[in-house]
Amino acid sequence: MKPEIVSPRREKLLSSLQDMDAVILFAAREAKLEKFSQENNFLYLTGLETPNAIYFGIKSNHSNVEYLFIQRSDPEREVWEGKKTTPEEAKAQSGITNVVFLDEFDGIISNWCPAINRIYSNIGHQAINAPLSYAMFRLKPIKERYPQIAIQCITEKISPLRKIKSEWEIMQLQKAIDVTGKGILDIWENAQAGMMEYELEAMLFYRIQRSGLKHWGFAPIIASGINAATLHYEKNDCQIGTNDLVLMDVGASYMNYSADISRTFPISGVFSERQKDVYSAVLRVQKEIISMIHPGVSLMDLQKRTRELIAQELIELKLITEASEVGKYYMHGVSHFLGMDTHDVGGRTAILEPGNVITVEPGIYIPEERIGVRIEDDVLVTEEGYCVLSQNIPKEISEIEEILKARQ
Ligand SMILES: [Mn+2]
Repeated sequence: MKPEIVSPRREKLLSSLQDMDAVILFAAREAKLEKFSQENNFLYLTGLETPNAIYFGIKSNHSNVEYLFIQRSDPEREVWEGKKTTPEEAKAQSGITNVVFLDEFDGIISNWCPAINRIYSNIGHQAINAPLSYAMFRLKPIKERYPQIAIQCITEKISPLRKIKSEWEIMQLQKAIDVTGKGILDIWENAQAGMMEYELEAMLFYRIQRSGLKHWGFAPIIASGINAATLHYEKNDCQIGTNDLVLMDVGASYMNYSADISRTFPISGVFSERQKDVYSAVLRVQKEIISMIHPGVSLMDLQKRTRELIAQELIELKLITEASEVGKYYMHGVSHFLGMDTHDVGGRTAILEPGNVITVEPGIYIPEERIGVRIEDDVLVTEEGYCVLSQNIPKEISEIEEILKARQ
């Protein structure tokens, strides 16, 4: 990433603070024998993939002061871990001019503490019976020695920035979505009844890695038959039966931006009449909800309308007789913000603004019929309305059957 992208973000964040309020952000910890994935708020503001680093920014006398603390390189460890980011590299990538080593953190922060009113940090949400987050653990000495300093979660300050995507961010998301789409096509071109769900997962991950992407955005769901009625089924270890519908809820991550796509298809290649009826019902609702999207509409409006529409469809499908029973076959939200987190910051009650990216994902789940259908697209809110970023991934019955027909 470049300083032109991240410096204005920090500038905006710090200028939204009161005087003598500070931000302390902790990078993700280096994980041994595990792929590194940077903490999203830290990455958003610094552009650095450097583990263990700490960002400190403060609005002092109405101007901004910033420090970046990074690990000191140790020639003996380099044999094992490779080279560490140097201060010059960190400065060039982030645009932060004061780059020092982590062993100076305590001294520098101690000097500022008597004057600080509030610290916003990526403290996370931990249950009270869970261990402290790393950020809370590191901030504890400050909390104990300077009890007048309020420590608050950065989310409320950073959400307004992160939920409006820049053109550059939309390009990253688009890439994650396009690669995910290609992987879904790979699956449609190669999946056969009798395969294990994880074989389909592997086809998609092969596409992700071959495209130069490193991570899933979230644990992929490949759910056949009855498994599709388990909303967060992640085992992906069952054999796919001849007449099963397969629900895939998957997304690659690119530059920490996560796609989130659901598609459902019949492994036989052809939807049965009943599968077709249920699928068409979900697709009608999904299209109707997408068409509602424009600035000023709230996520709650979308959810309310989804429940109404699905209730009507369920009555048509003879699954319920009263609209109030809709929760029996549809029990989740229709939308969430999408971005660096798959369930991105922005909240469940937000009013849509241009630059938001949300998912639209209605579903109907009928365990007694071994049917679960979810169709999910990623949608950018524009000045005029919306743009479906995943519009190239087929979802019409005729399109899906056509692709499946061409299988070996
Ligand atoms: Mn989703």
